[in-house]
Amino acid sequence: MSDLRSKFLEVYSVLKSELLNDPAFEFTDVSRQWVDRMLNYNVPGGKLNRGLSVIDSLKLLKDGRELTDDEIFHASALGWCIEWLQAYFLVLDDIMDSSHTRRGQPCWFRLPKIGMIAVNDGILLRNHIPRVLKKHFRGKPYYVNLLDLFNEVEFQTAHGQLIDLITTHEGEKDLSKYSLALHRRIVQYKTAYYSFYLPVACALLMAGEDLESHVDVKNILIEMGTYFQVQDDYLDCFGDPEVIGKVGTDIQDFKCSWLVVKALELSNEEQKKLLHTNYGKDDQTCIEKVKELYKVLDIQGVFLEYESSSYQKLTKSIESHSSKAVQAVLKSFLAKIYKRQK
Ligand code: GPP
Ligand code: MG
Ligand code: MG
Ligand code: MG
Repeated sequence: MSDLRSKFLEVYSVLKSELLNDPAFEFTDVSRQWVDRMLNYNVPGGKLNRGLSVIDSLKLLKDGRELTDDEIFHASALGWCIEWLQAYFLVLDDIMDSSHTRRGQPCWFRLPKIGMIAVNDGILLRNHIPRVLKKHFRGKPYYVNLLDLFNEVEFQTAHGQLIDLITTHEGEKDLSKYSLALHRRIVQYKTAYYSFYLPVACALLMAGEDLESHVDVKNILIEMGTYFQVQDDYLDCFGDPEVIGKVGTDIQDFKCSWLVVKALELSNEEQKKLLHTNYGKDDQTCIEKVKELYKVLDIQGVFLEYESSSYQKLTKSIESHSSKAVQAVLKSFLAKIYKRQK
C-alpha cells in the first residue's frame, strides 16, 4: 500500500475514534458498537478516489512540494468528510434504488436487523461531517467557506437525486421523454458536484484560493463528472459485478440511463416498441430483452466512441487552462477515471 494511502487510512481511525467518544452524546457500549460497525461497513470500503484526491490536488496546487504532516492530516480529514458524504448518499441511494449489493457486499439495509435503521444511519453519517469540520477546521480562515461548500454540494446532490427519482414517473408515462439533455441535468447534480467539484474545491480552499475565481475549473470538473456517471450507467449493465462490486438495477428501475437514451436515439419503431414494453420491469426475461437490444444496437461501441471523444474534449479544455498546477490537478483526476472498469 502506498505511503499516502496508509496515512490516509490512519486518519480514518483517528476521526472514527473522536466520533465514538464525542462528549456531546452519552454512548452506551451498544450504541458505540453500532456506530463503529456501521462506519466500518459503509465508509472506508470504496475506491477512496474522492478522498485521496484532496491530498493529491493540494500537493499539485502547492507546485508539487512535499506537504507537511499537518497539511496531510487536514487534507485527509477533508477527504474523509467526502467519503462520509458518499457513504451517507450510498446507504440511502441503495434503499431508493432497491439495490442488493455494494462494494462487493450486501447493501447495509439488506443486513439482518438493519433494515430501515439504515435511514437513521444515513442521517448519522451526514451529521458526522460538521462535527469533524468543527473539531479540526474551526480556527481556519476558510472554515465558513468549507461549511458553505459542503452544504451547497449536498443541496445540489439531493436535488439531482430528486430528478433521478421522479423522472421515472415521466418515463413510465412516455419513455420517449428520456433525452440526453435530461440525462445531463440529472447526472451533473446527482454525481458531478460531490464526486468531482467537491474534492478539488476543498483543496483550493486549503490552498487559500477563493472559489468564485475558479468557475472555469468547476465547469471542467462538472464535465468530467458527467463522463464519470455515463461510465457508471455503462457499468451498471456491462460491468463485471465481481469487479464493480454491485449488481446493476437501472433497467428494472426505469432509470433515465445514458444507455437507454442512446438506445432510443438509435432504435427503429419496432425496437422502440420493444423498449417501451420491456424497460422498467422487474422481470429477468424483460431485462434480458433490453440487454439483447443494446447488443444489437452496439451500445457498447457507441459508449467507447463517447469515451474517447469525451477524453479528447476534456484534455483540450484542461490544456487551455492558464495555470499549470491546475492543469496537473485536472489531468490527474481524469487519468484516474479514464477507461475505468470499476
Ligand atoms: C449515484 O447514482 C448518485 C448518488 C449516489 C447520489 C445519491 C444522493 C442522495 C441524496 C441519496 P446511482 O444510483 O447510479 O449510483 P449507483 O450506481 O452506485 O447505485
Ligand atoms: Mg443506485
Ligand atoms: Mg440512484
Ligand atoms: Mg448507477
